[in-house]
Amino acid sequence: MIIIGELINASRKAIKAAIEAQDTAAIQQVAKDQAEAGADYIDVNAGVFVGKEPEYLKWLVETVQAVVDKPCAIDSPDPAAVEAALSVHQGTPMINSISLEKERYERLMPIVAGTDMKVIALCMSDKGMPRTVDDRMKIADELVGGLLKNNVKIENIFVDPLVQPISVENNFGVEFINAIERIVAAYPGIHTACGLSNISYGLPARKFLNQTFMTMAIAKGLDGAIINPLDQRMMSNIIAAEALAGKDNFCMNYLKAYRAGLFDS
Ligand code: THG
Repeated sequence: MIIIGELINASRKAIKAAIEAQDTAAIQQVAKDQAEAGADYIDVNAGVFVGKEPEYLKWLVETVQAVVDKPCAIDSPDPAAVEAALSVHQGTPMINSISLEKERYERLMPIVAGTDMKVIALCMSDKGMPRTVDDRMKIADELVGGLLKNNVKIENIFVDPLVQPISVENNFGVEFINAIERIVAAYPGIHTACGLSNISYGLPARKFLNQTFMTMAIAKGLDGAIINPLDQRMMSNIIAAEALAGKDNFCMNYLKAYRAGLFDS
């Protein structure tokens, strides 16, 4: 599972404050904690700062990469902010995300075309949020087709079918995981990713729903996730679910995690 650490997101109060105060140490601590906990990418999101997003996103990338040896997932729908962040990023980042929304698609595609960057392809269009598996597949087909035509390799594409709350509609969980299954079958070599926590929006004990949903999604082939890597139970859940789903040769990761004490608490 490719883990994208979600905590450097300005929708979180402490992060918003740290960005406004340009508090380098506070951001760097969150970056280090996530990298140590197993994040493969550090998501950076300054989306709440209208007008200042490019400047702040660039600062976040510099600040994070000064202390961790991990690439960032540049989390913005705004091509100007993405370009500002890319101008300072070292190594190969992940773009989070392109979608089928016309302006976002047309302006982000030339940025990712022909590069070796990882790209999250979010199943969203100008017609709004997808509801069913078929809605998602239609968008995924166009996005994946467009990315391949623009010389983005299939193994660099992470399709995000878009998690929606089960408190809004009973079937939103099922439609999501069935979309994962269809995507994995339709495009051999592709990856999938998602932000999970929307599934539990509006309900109590959200962590419990998020963790359980992760197991269900892994069973269908999910192999990337934007999560809080400091949530140890989520991390051990992922390792157990991947072993159970046949994604862990000789249960090596599972045994390694056990020896490291991950399942102790
Ligand atoms: N898909 C893609 N990108 C995304 C999302 C997605 N980026 C944004 C979002 N959804 C995923 N990121 C977050 C970041 C923070 C939180 C939720 C989703 C969040 N964190 C808790 C908090 O602030 O209190 C802490 C979590 C915890 O402690 O367990 O709310 O869907 N492509």
